[in-house]
Amino acid sequence: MKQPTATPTALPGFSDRFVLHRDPHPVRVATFAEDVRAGLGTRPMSLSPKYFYDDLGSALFEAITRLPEYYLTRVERDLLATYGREIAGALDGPLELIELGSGSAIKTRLLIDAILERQPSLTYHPIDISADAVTESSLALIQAYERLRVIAYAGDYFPLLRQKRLVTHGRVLVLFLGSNIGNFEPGDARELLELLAAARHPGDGLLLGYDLKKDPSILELAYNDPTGVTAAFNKNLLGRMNRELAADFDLDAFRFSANWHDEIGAVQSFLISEREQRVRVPAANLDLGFAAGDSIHTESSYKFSREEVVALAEQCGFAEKTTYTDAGGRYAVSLLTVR
Ligand code: AVJ
Repeated sequence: MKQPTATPTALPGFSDRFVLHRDPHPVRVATFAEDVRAGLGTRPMSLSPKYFYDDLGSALFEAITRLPEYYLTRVERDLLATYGREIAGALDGPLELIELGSGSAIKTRLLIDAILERQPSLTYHPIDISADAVTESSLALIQAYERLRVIAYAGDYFPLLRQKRLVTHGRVLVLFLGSNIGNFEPGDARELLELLAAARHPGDGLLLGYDLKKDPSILELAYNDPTGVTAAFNKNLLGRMNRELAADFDLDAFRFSANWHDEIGAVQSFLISEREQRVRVPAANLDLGFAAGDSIHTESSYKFSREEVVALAEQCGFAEKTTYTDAGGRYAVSLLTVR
């Protein structure tokens, strides 16, 4: 198994229980500039949702998860609280945990609790694009759990999985929660599941959390909260380009819009120019002309049925063990195993 290349960072006093592997090819500002040049320099204009998650963006997302309209996080947490023990006991242990897009790892504690009831210690491998977010959540976890060791990775999970840089021992349960799979275009979601199955051993597990298709008015409200937090989360992308790429976006000259698109099965989010305007993005060598109504696509949030997810997982090398949904049929968590 190839060793990670970047020198992991250990923290004084926690060195034996926490290391952070920074992506040897971190998302340099250059990459952000390159992606902005590619995304805004062509029509239709779009930006990858991964750029939502700078420090302010991660904090705004945490706020979104507390919105009454955004039920996903709460329902998933309730499912993990109810079935955590059953999930922890479903695979022949002892287990190690890997988590894609770990964020605050608040929900993960429900599974860590259940697993530490069954085994003396646990190694957890969180992966998050934001080094600050993964460091902060990892430190909170090792302070809360003496029997926990954390090997964290800051970076994009695709290169990590492709280069098989995750070092694990024994039976592994991979967590991909929060309906994060919904952010991937169908082809990328398939590639990610194939990479995951290829990187794991038969019998390893994947716990996949995903939002279910439902009445479009409920879906649209979850992304058009009257408090305006989701709008701020999207406008922060413009603010980030102003901060990091010396751009001169006027955030008030754009409005946020999110709508359900039945034909593709996703909520599509956009920032729409309210008037004719010019915007310069020097670090991306861009001088953009916007007409009123011109839009920037910022995110797709795909919604699924259990059948669709299980069919896709089976095509990618998994078998369904159990699927848990809430009484209202709003959200599902499928436990899949590598065939
Ligand atoms: C974290 C990608 C699952 O698409 O529902 C929340 C992000 N965007 N509100 C989602 C998000 C707007 C969220 N995911």
